[in-house]
Amino acid sequence: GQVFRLEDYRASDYRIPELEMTFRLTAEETRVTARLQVERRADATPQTPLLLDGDGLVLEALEIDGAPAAPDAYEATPDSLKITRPPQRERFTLTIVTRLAPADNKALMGLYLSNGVYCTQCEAEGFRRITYFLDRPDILSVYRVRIEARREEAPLLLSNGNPVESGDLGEGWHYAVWHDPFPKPSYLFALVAGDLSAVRDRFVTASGRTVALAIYVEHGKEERAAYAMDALKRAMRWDEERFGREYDLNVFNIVAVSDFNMGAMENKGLNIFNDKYVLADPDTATDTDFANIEAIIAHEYFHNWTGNRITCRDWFQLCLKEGLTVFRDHEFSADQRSRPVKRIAEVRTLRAHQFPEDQGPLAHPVRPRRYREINNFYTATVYEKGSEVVRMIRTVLGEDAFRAGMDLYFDRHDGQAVTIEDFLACFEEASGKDLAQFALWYHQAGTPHLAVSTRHDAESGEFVMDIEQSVPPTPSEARKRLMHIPLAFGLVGPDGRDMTYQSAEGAEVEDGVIHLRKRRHSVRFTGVRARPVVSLNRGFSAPVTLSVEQPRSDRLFLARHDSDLFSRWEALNTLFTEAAIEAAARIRGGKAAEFEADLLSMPAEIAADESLEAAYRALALTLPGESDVAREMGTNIDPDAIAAARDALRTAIGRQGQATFAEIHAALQQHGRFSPDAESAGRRALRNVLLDYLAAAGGPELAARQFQAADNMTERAAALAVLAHQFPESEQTRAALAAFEARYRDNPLVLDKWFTVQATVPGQGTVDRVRALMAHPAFSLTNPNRVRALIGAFASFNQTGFHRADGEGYRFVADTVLAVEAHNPQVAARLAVSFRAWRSLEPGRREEARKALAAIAGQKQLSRDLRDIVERTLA
Ligand code: DPP
Ligand code: ZN
Repeated sequence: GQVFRLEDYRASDYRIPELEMTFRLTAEETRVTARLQVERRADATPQTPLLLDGDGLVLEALEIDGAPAAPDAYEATPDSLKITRPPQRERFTLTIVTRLAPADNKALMGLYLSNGVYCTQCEAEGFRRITYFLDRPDILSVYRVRIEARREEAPLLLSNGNPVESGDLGEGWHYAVWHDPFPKPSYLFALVAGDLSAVRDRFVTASGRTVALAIYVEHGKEERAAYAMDALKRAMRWDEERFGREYDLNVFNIVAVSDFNMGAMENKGLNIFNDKYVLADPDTATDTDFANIEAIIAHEYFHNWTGNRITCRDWFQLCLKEGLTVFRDHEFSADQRSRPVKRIAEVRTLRAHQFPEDQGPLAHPVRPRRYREINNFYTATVYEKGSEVVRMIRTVLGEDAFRAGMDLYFDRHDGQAVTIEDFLACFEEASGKDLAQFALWYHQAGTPHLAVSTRHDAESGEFVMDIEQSVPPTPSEARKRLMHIPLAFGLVGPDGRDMTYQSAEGAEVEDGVIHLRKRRHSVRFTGVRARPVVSLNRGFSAPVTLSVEQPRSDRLFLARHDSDLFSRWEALNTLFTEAAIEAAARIRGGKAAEFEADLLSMPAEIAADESLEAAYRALALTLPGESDVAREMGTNIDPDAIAAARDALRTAIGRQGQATFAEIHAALQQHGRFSPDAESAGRRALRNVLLDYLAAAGGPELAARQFQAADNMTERAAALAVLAHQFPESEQTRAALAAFEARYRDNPLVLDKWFTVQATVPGQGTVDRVRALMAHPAFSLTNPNRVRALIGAFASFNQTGFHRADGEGYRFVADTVLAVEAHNPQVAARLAVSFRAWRSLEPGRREEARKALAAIAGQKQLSRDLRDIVERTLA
């Protein structure tokens, strides 16, 4: 397939400053008339053909300057329209009529129907499935959109921008016209038409303008949009206060649809959401769902400035808007909730999703230099590592210079399509600092590693840290350059407080951060009389892996005393991981798992420590997942041994802490009205973690009781998971699963939880169970949420099921990938990513996984999306 390269970027010879579209909507035969104002750039030669992108289009008519185009004036295929002899004038109009069948569109790109609602998804290259266009983000146009539909079928007609007019067309048809005054790239175009209910509110901006807000949902679901509306208003205020960004249109609309490839989409003034990230109430949504809704509502809203007002020059710059906007939504959530808890959760996500990507065959720089299919680059690297890089810019510059750089960026580039270089230049100018070496974080893939050892001389009061950086090779770059790594640290004294020192040399050390720029630094601190315990990468200041030569007693000390709550969690998490790795090795050697007493007693101490907030205690008590342990082990992975080791650790902790845990679990029972606030959610999280331990130590009864007594989904779903995962064969589990299904049979989003909990039951038998569940009436291969809840969960979160030693898990997922690929390549490619760690497996599984991948690769007809993923994974 064709490879797109960053270095091949060329500005277009033509611009399309204005565009008028008319949609006449029917499910089988929608007619789209697009009237493009085309402008040739002054420096382009007049004869330059105009080549417009298409994707599977049917051209019905073409006019140039209002007259039918002569047959020899153009060449049309489903995938392109070439105006071979464009008019000599600098400006001309093209009128393009295309015919679409939204009802047949199961790829969910372009214009499609979701539960009877017409909706669009155009990022990255979906607009070309609607009309022929210069479908690239550096073509900015002002849109005027007229929608015509049968009133009965679609009383609601929405597009970007502000409403202009609407009216009746007779014979049951009506129309509405929308105008978006802000020039935007085609990927931000959106249209919605259907029969939906509105939840309305208003927001008064900092400068006193009133914005009409609406969230559209299916009838009867209005109350479940209340939390999303609240989150939206908080996000709008926060962006004014923290970034000085005000909303710019008279209306802001959000529509929830049930068939959606992504989480949500930031179309200008008309965000379209996967309903999973809008709908919530205590009976149907967990605290995690509430937190995700808050974050994603904010994320899409924040795109209005970072993405829409300032957009990307080309798709290589995707992180310009995504990494930055993730950083902004992380900061928002940290301000709304608990900062350390949020930070730990972010790092767990980064390690679970981005580290394996960065350390495997699909590794790519935050700003890639090449792609075959851009859809495959909406990755954890672009998003989460992209956010970490912005966070590091703030660490390197300091809060004030960072804000000054952001202000300059908004000022200078408003209305433009720009690059990472443009972005970085703003921070260099605002701070006077040179970010040339730092910029490697955008250009070089791979997780940097730091190896650290320390020595202390009590007599001279010298403490020396020897630090060496290395970046492992990745497919994108075999040889790596040295990075600028900001490493936050503390020297923890015997009393648990941070020690001061007189001087530091060997690296730039400023405000508790060591700036590593060379391969090796020997950082020498003077005036350090007592031996400090070094706490490194505090707050996870850099997305690196770390090995510190440190006695185990130092880690235990940090786990009890580090003043940086992130690092305190990290110390304990490392102890758990090391214990699980050791136990897995013993189990593989035919021995029983064994654990140190001082580790087993710590969880009860933490659970009872009321100086720590409940949400933090819950995270501290959460054991690293099986895949976290596997990643730390690196190679020759046996998922069964890891699962057995982790189970043994959980049981040992549960037995040791049983009395304390039971007491706290009972005391945390909440009475009265449910509130989704962070503090209440934290108490529920702690209660649920304790339940997991208590069940491991004492059996299913307590979980069964919690399941029955629960008056909210957080406690109900957690109890169900404990039952299903720890006691899959028990009568209590069977009863709970049946009760859950009966209660939520008509609510697909909630039933997704039921699919997931069963797909993630550890062990051999689950693959057959998942197969059987595919026949459940609520399951559908064409709905991405269903596919992810059942198949995606199995492939990504069921280590012992997916990696069944005989390869049956791999074969099942490969077959399903192909079944999905027939109608939705994007979702299929995403599913296939679950194979990416295949080389780290023990030889038997490795070979089975390879065969399954090869079976996909061997298909004659594969989408670009899937072929790209499979070939890179096998390479
Ligand atoms: N909708 C996706 C996001 O917001 C892509 N822009 O990240
Ligand atoms: Zn985004």
